[in-house]
Amino acid sequence: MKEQNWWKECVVYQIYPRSFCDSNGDGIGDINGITTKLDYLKDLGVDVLWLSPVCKSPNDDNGYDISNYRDIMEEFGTMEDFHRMLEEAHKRGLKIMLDLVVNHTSDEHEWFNQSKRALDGGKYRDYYIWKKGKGENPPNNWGSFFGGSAWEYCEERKEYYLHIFSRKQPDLNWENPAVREEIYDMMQWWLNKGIDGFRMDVINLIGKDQNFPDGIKDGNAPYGDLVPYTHNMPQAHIYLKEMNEKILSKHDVITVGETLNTSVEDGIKYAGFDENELNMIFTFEHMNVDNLGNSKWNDQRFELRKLKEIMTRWQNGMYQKAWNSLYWNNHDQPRVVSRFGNDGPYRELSAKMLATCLHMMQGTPYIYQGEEIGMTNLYFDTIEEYEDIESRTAFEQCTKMEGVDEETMMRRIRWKSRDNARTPMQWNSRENAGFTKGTPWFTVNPNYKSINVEDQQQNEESILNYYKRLIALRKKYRIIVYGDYRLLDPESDKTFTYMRTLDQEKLLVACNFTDAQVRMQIPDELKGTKGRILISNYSHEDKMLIAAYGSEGRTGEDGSI
Ligand code: TEU
Ligand code: CA
Repeated sequence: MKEQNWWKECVVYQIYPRSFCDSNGDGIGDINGITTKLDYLKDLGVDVLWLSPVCKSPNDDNGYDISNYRDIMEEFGTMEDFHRMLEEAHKRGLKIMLDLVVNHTSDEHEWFNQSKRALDGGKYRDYYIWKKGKGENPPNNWGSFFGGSAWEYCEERKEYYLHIFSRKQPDLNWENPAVREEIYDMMQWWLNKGIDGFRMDVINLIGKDQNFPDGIKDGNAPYGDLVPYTHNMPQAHIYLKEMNEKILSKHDVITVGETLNTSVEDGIKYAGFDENELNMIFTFEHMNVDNLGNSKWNDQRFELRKLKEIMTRWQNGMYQKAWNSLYWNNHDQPRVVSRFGNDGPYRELSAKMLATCLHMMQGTPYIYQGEEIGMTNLYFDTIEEYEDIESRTAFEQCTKMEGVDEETMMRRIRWKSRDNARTPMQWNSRENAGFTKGTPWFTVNPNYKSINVEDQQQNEESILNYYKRLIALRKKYRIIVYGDYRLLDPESDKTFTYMRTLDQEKLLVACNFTDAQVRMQIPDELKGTKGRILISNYSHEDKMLIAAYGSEGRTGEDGSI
């Protein structure tokens, strides 16, 4: 099962088009903007670009509510722009991966318009999940992820439709073979254009328990939990196998499923080498490390020991059975240097340390725009300043229905809001960080004067150049891609140290998660061997010092050897 595949050896870069680069001054990032940055991305050394949704959308959830799968979002440009970008990317050897959002559509999609009116039959009648209410109440007590009931009443049909996300994101009915064919057709249509893969949005939610039972209510939650009846249902695997057989297996593409609430066992089913479903999945376990109970809404800091336990379980559990993805960041998560690192005085060392910690593991690494320059969270004072539908609806529900006081909720939102990831990309120190010549759709983080691409390109020791070196190392040393993994310090609440091994080679990765010096013992198995430092977040002198210590290494502030 040690088969070599290009998607195991590549590095993916995620672009959130709205916040990446605006080419026409309307304040919204666009496809032509992406095209102008292809050289930058090529130079960084990444192989694949995953674009968050670019299809037509009313933007209730920034493109994750698609109203036409075969057209481009107006603000982002035209299909012609898309073709040009694809061609220019391919010229540079960069692959393009699209975001396949097919658990739900927008309520403005033509299928939904038809389905609403299909009272007495017709092709679209069962394209969505329609149910009669229970008297005056919705079909069951499920709560939507974006606030309120997961069911919305439709006057026209006199029935409720299911929406796990916002009421403008009705869930498609995957039980209906016509829906599945429709989706496979559309995937084939994009593949014919030459795209290179799909990131599949909440793909483990496509099967639903057809009994639609009430969910358990947690504490003072107003709604029941839909997770046990909508996540990782057996049908999800049946449909993915079908999709693989009909479409994916016929193309040399990269696929990654976004899968909430999955265990390693689930991961092995979705991404198992023999399963014929997906290449890999995004687990959320390490992103939930700082949850309180089931809720992400709190402002506590994570525990390193817990993080190590989770990541180690995935590294070892998937080994030789399935393939991992590696990520700290995406458009839904706070910035990692603020969250797991230090965005104050040690920001640079910390960002490099976090990068090392992740990129030296087994799996395909994903870099989210801005991570490569150590972009940080941006905290707002009032809820009105937040754009994200999740933050806004959570504020509403938690303060109005769950008795959380506003100030507490604001603290939580500052810490965890998805908007932390969505401030515009910081290209240079000029106006609006070089993101737009117009008025940016969303606040630019004022720290762009000191944190931006242009400055870091000129500084050999920058985070950006460090990422370049990390990516280059992965290309050079097979041990980074294929070696096994062993955690060395499960008990430490300061360091994260692990060993990779491939045949006769060993790679030690030592990361200091604190803002102070810690001493660590070089493992016995390395004593007396000839070693050298592949990469370090410390300056040259520090490296010499580490080398000089011989068997007993010393790490400095907040970083890895
Ligand atoms: O994310 C799934 C998801 O549950 C996130 O909405 C959630 O924000 C995350 O777990 C942190 O709380 C995907 C997309 O990535 C997200 O942007 C969409 O809003 C969502 O699906 C609906 O399409
Ligand atoms: Ca624009």
